[in-house]
Amino acid sequence: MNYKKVLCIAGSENLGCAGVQADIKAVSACGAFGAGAVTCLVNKDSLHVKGVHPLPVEWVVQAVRLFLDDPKAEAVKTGMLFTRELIEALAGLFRDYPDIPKVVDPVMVSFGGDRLIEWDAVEAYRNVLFPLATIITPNYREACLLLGHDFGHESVEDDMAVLCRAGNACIVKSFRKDGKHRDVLGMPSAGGLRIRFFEKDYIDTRNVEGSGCSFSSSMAAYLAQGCGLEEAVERAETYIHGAIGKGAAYSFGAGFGPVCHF
Ligand code: PXL
Repeated sequence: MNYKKVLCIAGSENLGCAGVQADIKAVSACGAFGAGAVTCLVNKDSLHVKGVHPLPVEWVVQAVRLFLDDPKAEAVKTGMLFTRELIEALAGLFRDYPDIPKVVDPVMVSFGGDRLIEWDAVEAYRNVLFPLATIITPNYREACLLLGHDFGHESVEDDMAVLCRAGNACIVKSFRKDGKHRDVLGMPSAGGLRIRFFEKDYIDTRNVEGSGCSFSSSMAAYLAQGCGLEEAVERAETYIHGAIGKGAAYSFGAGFGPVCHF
């Protein structure tokens, strides 16, 4: 028997709510084998990031290559990469593994509003990593940063076309308009960009730290197990909605708590 393996390339977060800790829980809950190549160490409490300690780029690249060359992964997910140097190095490496599905979560800000990226890295995401991604999973705030304006203010379709310009699919999470709460999926197809909305009941909870990490990781877990992209997105939507719903019942510190992964 073979495990279906997901390599999560992400930051380590001391609370276990977000980052590689959340990734591995989500991958495990969704039936795959989760591995982690750590990019940086984040210290925070449930309200704020207190420090970020990036690991050397060569170290991260070695960790990724060792996994992809030997046990090998059926899917890769990237989370907090933090620097332009690491994004560029990973893009160089990913070109050697074109057949592995890649979920790129362009982590930029925490729920507490703290920055999780160096600003010159935003450009590197757009230019070198998105063209290699199967799907990118920005949340609403990250989509606005990538676009340079409010997502969906003029036209959701035009903004999705920009976010999918490199040939990748994209899902923008938590877009609120007209009292509705939606995720917007864009998939390049032969007939042009196909857009699909996932409407959600709003769950009133602060336990959403790491929900983006967990969502993208669950998608990678489903891709690793052979689902097509749209099915992987649908199943990840169901998974994260359930995990947020269950997590809402718990207390966890003074600020943002985790989703309930299992
Ligand atoms: O949820 C975003 C996120 C991702 N990755 C790491 C984090 C955080 C939020 O704090 O610490 C490592």
